Amino acid sequence: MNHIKCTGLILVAALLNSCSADGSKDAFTAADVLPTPEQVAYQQMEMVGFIHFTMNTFTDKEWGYGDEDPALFDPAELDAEQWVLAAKAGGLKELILTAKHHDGFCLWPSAYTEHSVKNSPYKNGDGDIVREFTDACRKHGLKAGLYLSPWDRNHADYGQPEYTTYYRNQLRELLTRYGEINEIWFDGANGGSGWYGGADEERRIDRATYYDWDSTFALVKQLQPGVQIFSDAGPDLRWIGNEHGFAGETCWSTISTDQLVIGASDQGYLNTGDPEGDRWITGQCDVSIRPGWFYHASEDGRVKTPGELMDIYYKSVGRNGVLLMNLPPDRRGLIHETDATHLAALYGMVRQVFASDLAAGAEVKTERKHVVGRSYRPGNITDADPETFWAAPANAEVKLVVALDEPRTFDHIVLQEPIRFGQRISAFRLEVPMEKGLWKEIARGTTIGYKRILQVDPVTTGEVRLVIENALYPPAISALGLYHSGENH
Ligand code: FUL
Repeated sequence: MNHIKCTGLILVAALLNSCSADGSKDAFTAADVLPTPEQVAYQQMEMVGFIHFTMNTFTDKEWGYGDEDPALFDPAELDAEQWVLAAKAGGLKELILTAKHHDGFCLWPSAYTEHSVKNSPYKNGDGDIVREFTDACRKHGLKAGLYLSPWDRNHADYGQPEYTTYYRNQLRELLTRYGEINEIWFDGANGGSGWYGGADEERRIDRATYYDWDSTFALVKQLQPGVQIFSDAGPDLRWIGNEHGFAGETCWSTISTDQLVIGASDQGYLNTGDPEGDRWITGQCDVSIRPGWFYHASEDGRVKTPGELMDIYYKSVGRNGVLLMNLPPDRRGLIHETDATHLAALYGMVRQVFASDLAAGAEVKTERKHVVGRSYRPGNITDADPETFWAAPANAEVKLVVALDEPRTFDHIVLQEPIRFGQRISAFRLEVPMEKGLWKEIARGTTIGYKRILQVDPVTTGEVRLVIENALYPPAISALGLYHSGENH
């Protein structure tokens, strides 16, 4: 059950239409499918990060076979605080570490296997990189997340029921020893050739049944009630369907899970979500700052440029997704200088473009009467308070005119819906006035969700009109912002 904060009281969503800041009876109702407060908080982070680091870093591979000698793992200068500080300087609010990748090597001294840091030269076998990582995240105010690969090419029992017990034992270690874990990441890649304790063969599993995901998720939530679970199929966060970091132009946070199988879902469906979906599963857009997920010296010259990273930002955060950017530490155990510099430059660009909202405080008029009650007035979309919003009285086309105090030049428009009441809008356009009462379209889109960023050719105008053409419910908007990047497109 979702709860909503309302004038200091906690009310259930279904009672929403009796709740407004000035006590009046309003007709605004929440959608049928709503995010949890944890999902809303997660989306508000906007940018989070991945740390892909393991044996592969030392063998120059992307997928280890599972027969690698722990003696190879020796990151002599490893400094988890350096990872966290690089992420923080790049605007990332959470980091997720590959505690175990497909090759089965564990970055913590698991009691259930010998294939771990405890048999490596790292700190003479006394190291625990999950501990160093979670401590560093906490010290510098980032949330910590963990990736535990379901596929394990080292383990002799992979493919048998015994392995799923091993997997859950490892989850229990990770979710009870290291304090609060904000996210757990379940990869869809699964089954194939591997070492498997020396069997050195091909093994396939039934993706739909082998892990009994429902029981695994229940265990995870029992051990960490606030955790966000990522997989192709959620339940909290879903894969966006590609590894470029691109959400769909149309991107619903709603989706139906009966069509989703972890590791075998329709990638197009994951990319756009489904307006008729019966679950809220936020889209997470994973991408690596380099061509590979793990560090390879040969890719030092191929780190994505700040401009490329900005394009990814527009196509993830700007399309109702959360950006998950991978930073792979090198053999020293440090994030490479180029990666850190480019990520910091991205964050600098984001802050520069969105530094000053030219629509802040602007008067807003609608041609239709807004919902009775000050809580939903049109001016709420320019009041710089993301909690307040405007809501339409009915589900029909509606036009909102933002009147600037003087003509302004902008090239970015940001729209936001109050997603705690659901995702509603399915078609909109933006216009500026021409002569004789005519309006010219400058941008158009389908979904908005938590945030939609539109880049337009620079335009100078005293008025901007948002036309909401279609919505699933009476539409609502929490923010409309106008920004000028200072660049000539
Ligand atoms: C994929 C894995 O196979 C890659 O190695 C990487 O971990 C990526 C994030 O997910 O499915």
